[in-house]
This record gives sequence, C-alpha cells and structure tokens, in this order.
Amino acid sequence: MLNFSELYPVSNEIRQAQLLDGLWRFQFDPQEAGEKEQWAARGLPAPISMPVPASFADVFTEAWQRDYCGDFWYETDVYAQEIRPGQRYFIRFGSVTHRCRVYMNGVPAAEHEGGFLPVVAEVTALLRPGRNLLSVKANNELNETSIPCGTVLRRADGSKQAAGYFDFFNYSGIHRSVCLVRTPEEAIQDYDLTYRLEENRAFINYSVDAEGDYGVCVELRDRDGALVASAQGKTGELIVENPRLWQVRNAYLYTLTVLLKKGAQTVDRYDGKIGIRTVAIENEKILVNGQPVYLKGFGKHEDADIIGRGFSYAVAKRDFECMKWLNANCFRTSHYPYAEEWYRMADEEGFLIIDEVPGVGMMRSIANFLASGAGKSNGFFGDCPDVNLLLKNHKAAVEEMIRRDKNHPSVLGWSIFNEAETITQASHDYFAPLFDLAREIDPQHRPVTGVLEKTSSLDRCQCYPLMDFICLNRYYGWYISGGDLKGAEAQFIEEMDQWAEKNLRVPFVFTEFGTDTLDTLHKLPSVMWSQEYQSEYMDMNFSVFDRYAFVQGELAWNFADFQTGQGVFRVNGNKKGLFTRARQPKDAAYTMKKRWEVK
Ligand code: BDP
Repeated sequence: MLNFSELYPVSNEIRQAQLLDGLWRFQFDPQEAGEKEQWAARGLPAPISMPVPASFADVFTEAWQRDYCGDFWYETDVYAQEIRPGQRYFIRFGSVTHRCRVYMNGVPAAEHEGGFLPVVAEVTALLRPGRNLLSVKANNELNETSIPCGTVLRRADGSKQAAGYFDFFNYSGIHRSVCLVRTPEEAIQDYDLTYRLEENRAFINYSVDAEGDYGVCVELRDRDGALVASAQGKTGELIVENPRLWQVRNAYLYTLTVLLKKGAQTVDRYDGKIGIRTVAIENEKILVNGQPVYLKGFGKHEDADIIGRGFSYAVAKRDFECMKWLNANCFRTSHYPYAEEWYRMADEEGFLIIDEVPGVGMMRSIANFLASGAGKSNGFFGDCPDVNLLLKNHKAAVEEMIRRDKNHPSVLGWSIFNEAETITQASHDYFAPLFDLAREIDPQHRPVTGVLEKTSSLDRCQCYPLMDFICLNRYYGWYISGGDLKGAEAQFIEEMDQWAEKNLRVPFVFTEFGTDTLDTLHKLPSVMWSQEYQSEYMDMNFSVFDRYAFVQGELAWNFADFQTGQGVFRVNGNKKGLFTRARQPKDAAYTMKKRWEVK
C-alpha cells in the first residue's frame, strides 16, 4: 500500500486541490551544478520564465535549447495561507519527463523515474505558512535501463544529444498540471470497482483503501443527482436496478461518492465518475457489455505546436471532435500513458482506450521505425546492460498506470510494449512477468496485449501467446513494397493467411498502418507521399482487413502529423497523420469517415 494518494486531485468541503500551473522559473544545468550549489535551497541563480504545463523545447528559438539533453530545473513559489493541523499536504505533478527530484524549501520530498505518470511528494512537514519554494530537478536523458529506451550521444561541442530508439521527439519538461493537494490526516487513498451485469441489474463490487478506523460509506448517484445505490464498509456491493450502461460512443456516467465517517461527522470525501460496463474477450470478439465492438480509430501522440507534449484542454477537445467527426470509437495511447484528462474526456465521450506504458525502443536502432517497418530485426534483451533494472522500471510503469487508470470505463485493455524485440527466449522471459503483473493488479482483469512489428512473425515471435488480443503494426505499401499497392496487397494477404491458418481464436487489431503524406502534394496517378496515395493505401488495407473475421479493429497511424527527431527519413516530423499537426483533415480522412460511418 502507498503512504500517499495518487487519486486525481479534487476539491470539496474537505479536500482541496490548488492548481500551481502558470509561468514558473527555469534553468538548464549542463554542468550538473544545481545540487552542489544548492539551487533548491537558494533559488535558481539565473532563471528564465517557462510555462507549465508544456514541453520546454518549442518555446525556444535556439537549436541548443530546443535539443537540450541533461539536467534542468523548474521552480515556483507556493503560497500557503494557513497550515491546518490534522491535515496532510502533497504536491502532485501529472508527470515530469523523464525523471525528477522534488524539493520543498530546499528539502528533498520525492524522486520519480519515468516521465508519463504522476509524481506525488508529501510536504506536510516542509510547508510553512506564507511563501514556500518548490523546486524540481529534472532530467531527460535516455538509456537502456529505463523506458522509453534510447541512448545519449555527444555532439562535437561536447553537449549531450538524446537519441531515442523511437520515432517521436524527446519532448521534456513539466507536461501536465501541478497541484497542491490538502487531505485529512487519515484519508481515502484509492478505490477499486468490478462490474457484473444481469438482466435489469448491475452489481458493482467495490473495495476502498482508506486509512484510520472509520466507517466507510459509498453512494452512487445518477446524472440527475438521484441516489441509486449505497453501501457501508471498506468492501461491499452496490446493486443498481435498471442501470444506464456506459456504451461505446454513448456514454453514461454515474458519480461514486466515498465517505469516511466518524459517527455523523464526515472525515473525508472523494467523488469520482464511473461508468457501468463490462469488457471481455470471447474467442475472436472484443465485447463491451457482452456486445461485439469493432475498434475504429488511431494511434495518437500527445503532440502539438509550441506546447509539444504539454497537455492542453483545447487541443484534446479538438482531437475528440475530429475523431467523432470520423466516426471513430477508440485510440491507443501510443507510446506512453497520456495525461489523465484524456481518459476523463474519453469516459465522457464513450471512447475506448488501449492504454500503453512507455515500453518502446526495445530494439536497438536509431531508426527503429525503419528497421521494424521493413522487418529487419535488431537485438535487445540478449545484451541489454542491466535487464533487471529495466524490468524493475517497466514493472513500476505497468503498476502505476493500472493504479492510475483502472477506474476509467474507457480503458479497454493494457499494452505492455510497442514493437519490442520478441523473437528470443530472453524476450519471452522478460515480458511474461509483466503480463502476469498486469493481470494480477487490474481488479477488472481487462485484456493485456503488446504491439508486434513485422519481424515478430508468426514463426519467430515468442511473445504473442502471452496476449489476450494480438496487435499488429503493418506497413505493406509503405516500408514494404512502397509505391506498389498491388504487390503489397499480395504480400499482406500471404502473411494474414498464415495467421488465419493458425486459428488462434483471439481478436487481432491493427494498431498501426499508414503512409507519410504531405498535405500539399497531389499527384495523378498517385505517388508515395501524395494525398491520393494515402487514400488508396487505406482502401487496400481495408480490403485486406475485411477478408478475416478475426480482425476486430483498425487504428490508423497516426491521428495527426507529429514531431520527431531530425533525419533523412522525416520531413520535420512524421507525416502519417490523417490530420495535419494543426488538426486539419487530409484527403484520406474523408476515406476513413466514409468507411467508419458503416463499419
Ligand atoms: C512504427 C512505430 C511508430 C512509428 C511508425 C512509423 O511504432 O512509433 O512512428 O512505425 O514509422 O515503427 O511511422
């Protein structure tokens, strides 16, 4: 059990969440001087201003600042009007990329490895009435013992250069909101829910993790605020008569209120939205509330102009509107868990999410996307410098993601890796405990998967038997037989026939397929990179998918154009978006829209 709460911050008559977002102070620390010179206690010696939340990279005009790799610091003042006795105080970051140490008034309060999940620092003993100095030492280096994997190269001038074994820019900084959270001394820490549906009834089994010897009271209210069920005790069952189910693209959310009670007095209270629904895999079908669902949507990135990987409600809202316009119903959080606000919005909109940990780059290549797309394998687990440390960090990410996201009705399943090396015994031995862990800690036992690229072929892959549904990334017509859609189609069918013959009786989902496409390029007859080619490629892929009943989903790569590192294969980023980076449709978006209207 944790000694602090990672629950999404809320304010009510007992708890308070004070947003600390805004313009913070910031300083690069290439010499790693900050700790020796006590920047956390003394304040940053030469700070500039920096928006939070946002990546730091794209606010700059100098290349060295955009591409900076190493230590960097953020600080801000936190005003505490009063410190209430009998209360606990926390600073909660939605994420800090990729690792950080948090200080309050110069004293270390928390450390966290991994750039895509919350960091919580208890500051009860460190916070003073009035002005407090909150400092964060962060670092964005990549290595092979933490995820995502990569390495650090040295430029000619000696500066560090992050080289990810992945195809997205190594955006860094405080990417999500920061809150000062006040809770009672003994508080609600967490809750779990499982669902069972019978004809006109839903059974919700709950378990509340709360401190102290208090009574626990759980209440469920519908959208109009009417009480529909309640129960007492740390564990119990809520029975809902004639429930309104959470359905795909037709969401209905109830409010679950957890109360800690000392007699008539309420000691703590937490309200969360929940959706009554079940998810399951049955043979080749993905079932939501017992009904088959075909997944339609995208692999995405948290990526936008200027803010980089920083969360913005406006960008997220636009993305949901675009996805709804296309008749999509699902996305994968490629290649890392997204800001919690995405899941809250998906809960409201009735979208399904395949939730992925940053298990990416587990194939040693700077242009992994090229090698893997074309089926050229690169090793990894056999000669990884410290596979136990990597596994420890990977396990922590799986655990933190599931703990954070388990109560979202939108979350359909968990993805443990993207395009890892899966053809050796070592890879199987590495991944098997991660799959076990995910199954063990998710109270709802949602399906667990991993995403396979071309070299993880049927005859070589050691890991697909671990998966509840199989996710494939395939680029026939782009990395393979690019420019020859007929030939590509034949090769694609040849591979799919082999999977069909195996008769695995599990659903397959295409989690990536796409072509780089310039929104300015038209050509008749089509050529690679033209808008016409993207549409024709999509049509070819759809015709292949439709031949196989076990194909139960298509998540195109990518929702929108996104930033990558520089190189001869990327024209200022990956252009496989169905939308531009400014979220305007390319022609192929209309192809998807038409198909998904009826599919
Ligand atoms: C796959 C990766 C993805 C890349 C994509 C591509 O999973 O991150 O962006 O290919 O090449 O290898 O566009």
